[in-house]
Amino acid sequence: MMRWKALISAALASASLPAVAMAEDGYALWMRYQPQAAIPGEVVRQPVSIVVPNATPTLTRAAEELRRGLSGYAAGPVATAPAVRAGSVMLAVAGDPAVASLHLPTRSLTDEGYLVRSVTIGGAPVTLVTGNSDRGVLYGAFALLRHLGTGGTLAKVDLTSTPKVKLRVLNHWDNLDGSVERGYAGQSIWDWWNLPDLKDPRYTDYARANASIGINGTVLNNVNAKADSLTAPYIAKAAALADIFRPWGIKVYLSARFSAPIEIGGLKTADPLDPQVAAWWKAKADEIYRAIPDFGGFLVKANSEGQPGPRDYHRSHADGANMLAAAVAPHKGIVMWRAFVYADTDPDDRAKQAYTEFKPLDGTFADNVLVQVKNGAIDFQPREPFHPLFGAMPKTPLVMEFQITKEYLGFASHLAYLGPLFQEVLDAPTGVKRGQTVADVVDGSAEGHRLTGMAGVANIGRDRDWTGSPFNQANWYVFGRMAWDPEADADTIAREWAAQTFTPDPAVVDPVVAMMMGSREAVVDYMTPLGLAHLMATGHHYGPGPWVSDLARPEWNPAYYHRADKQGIGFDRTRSGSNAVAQYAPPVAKRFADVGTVPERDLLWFHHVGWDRRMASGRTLWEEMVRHYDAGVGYVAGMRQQWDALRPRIDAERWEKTATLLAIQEREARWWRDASLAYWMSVNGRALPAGVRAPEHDLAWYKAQNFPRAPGHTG
Ligand code: BDP
Repeated sequence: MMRWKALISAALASASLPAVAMAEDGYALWMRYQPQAAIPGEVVRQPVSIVVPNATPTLTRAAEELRRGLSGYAAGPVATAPAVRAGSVMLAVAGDPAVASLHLPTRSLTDEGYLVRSVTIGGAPVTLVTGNSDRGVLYGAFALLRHLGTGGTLAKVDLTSTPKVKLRVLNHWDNLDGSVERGYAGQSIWDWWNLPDLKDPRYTDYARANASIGINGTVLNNVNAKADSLTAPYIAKAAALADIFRPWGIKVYLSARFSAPIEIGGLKTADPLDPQVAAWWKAKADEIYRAIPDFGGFLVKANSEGQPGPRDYHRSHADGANMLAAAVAPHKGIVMWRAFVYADTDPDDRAKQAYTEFKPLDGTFADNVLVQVKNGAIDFQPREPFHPLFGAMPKTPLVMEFQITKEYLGFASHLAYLGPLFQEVLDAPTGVKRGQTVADVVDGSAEGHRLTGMAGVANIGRDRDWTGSPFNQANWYVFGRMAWDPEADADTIAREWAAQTFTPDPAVVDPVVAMMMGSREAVVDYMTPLGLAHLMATGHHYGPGPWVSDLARPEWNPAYYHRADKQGIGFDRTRSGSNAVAQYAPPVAKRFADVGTVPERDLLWFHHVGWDRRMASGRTLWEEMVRHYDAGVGYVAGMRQQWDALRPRIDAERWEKTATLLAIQEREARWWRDASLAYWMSVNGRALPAGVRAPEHDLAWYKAQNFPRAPGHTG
């Protein structure tokens, strides 16, 4: 009887869910669940029944998702059945008597891992999806769908995995007015105005997509936060979203504005050591938890780029973080306190400020505080060496913050798969202990931290395809998969994504993955080769502006970063310069500080060198730079050709959009190359190597380009 009820409720839940759009407009993301072609040698394709012996809201959704997915797999319509029979898929937690009696290795799955295996129950061959919690089972259901979507079959399934990172969180830089800071896929998906009443079906699809890649948290509002998001009406709106996300294993977090006690609390101060301030936050946390019992906690940007913070009261970041942590601790909440701090009043170079400020605080943070560190020391550039804080704060859990939205990598219009960027940072040796990588720090294995996290600044907006282009979806996807396993391989994940998003046919997957894997390096080449950084135009960060040198604060000027003159180029971060290199552990510092051992890709990040310096290739630095610019443009031209060849194999809508965006990218890659070369030549007085094409326009033309209406602007 119970079983029937579970199945009926699964069916009812399905009726209330929106159908995945049938048009190939990208809305379905990687969850297209295409009917699979018959696989040679496969025994029989028969309808698959899904059995949920003990339903919970999460298991019901997992069953529904499988029902959707398997309908593409099975030859006939999906039947649900009250009893386990041959060919069933059974969803049950490991403690369920039917599962426990199988004595499967489920202990090591902890609370979110899954095991999907072909087993025999009551004499019938069954595909069992299990885990220690219903969230584990949900992830198992998605793993099974991934397996099928990448060409696998239901025969002899054996899939198991446990997430290595506990908090796998999207950070939305979404404003309450519907705009998205650094967002290039339309307005915010949160309809704050009509919430909590209007629950856009899209919220459910958002949750499904995140759950499918293991994301278990979402910070709803911009780190440049408004205090309003902590008022009762906005708490109710956040609670409505939390109710939708909960069965999908996703917790809601809020960015907290540090001065909220003044702005909405009527206090005269936000000093973290003032008892009234602490009491205000405690009461505020209690209020939030009454509405959202599993509220995740707060994300805070303090004393950075003009945001308020504890330093306004001569208190430390730890004082501020710990005060908030005490407010959420009784409810098991956490605080993610960002280390992206730089103050325009601080005379120290921007790249050094986070380390200088946070390293001495190691060991002073409360147990439920994590410090959130951007992948590099400046700001989400196409390439930055890993942030020196990774490995430098052993007593503090550090959250890795990646930017999924491509603020500095050509917005949503350029194709740049970020998997290789994420992997490059995560694989970097910290130099602190032999063999220790940034991934070991992030997943807690370096120091035995249990509370661990990875955050990605979302690239999601109201565009029909969510991310502004089909290929940007891959960056959302790879973020989730790498947050689950920071040692995962970017190429493998690209394959998975391409197979599910287009088709598992290698004739599509191979060229698509080939395009993706070199695409980020191409952006580095045509924008900021050989360790250059921050050469983008002011404010919107769109297009080249290496000549900009008139902004008030030195660090806002590209000229500050490249330091090019007639003799040479690059930022000296060694002892003879800013000595930022000394923030790394000695073996890494030594390697970066020596111009003979620093990887060429980081050369100009750490060193100021002459234009005639000999590079490994035998070319001079100048010739090598020119070669990189040309390689970047050439790669984009190559992607266009590869994409053209794929035309017969990709649906028209997604093919067309991608082809158009690639044409834009090629034009803009040329613009970056030409503008940069025109500028460097004006500084170094050199000619282009023989046979190299001259920039299309003169420097004045490039300088005159102006885009005040570029999207994602901070206003
Ligand atoms: C920079 C962005 C800015 C963000 C800031 C941050 O340009 O819009 O507010 O980072 O991370 O990349 O706080």
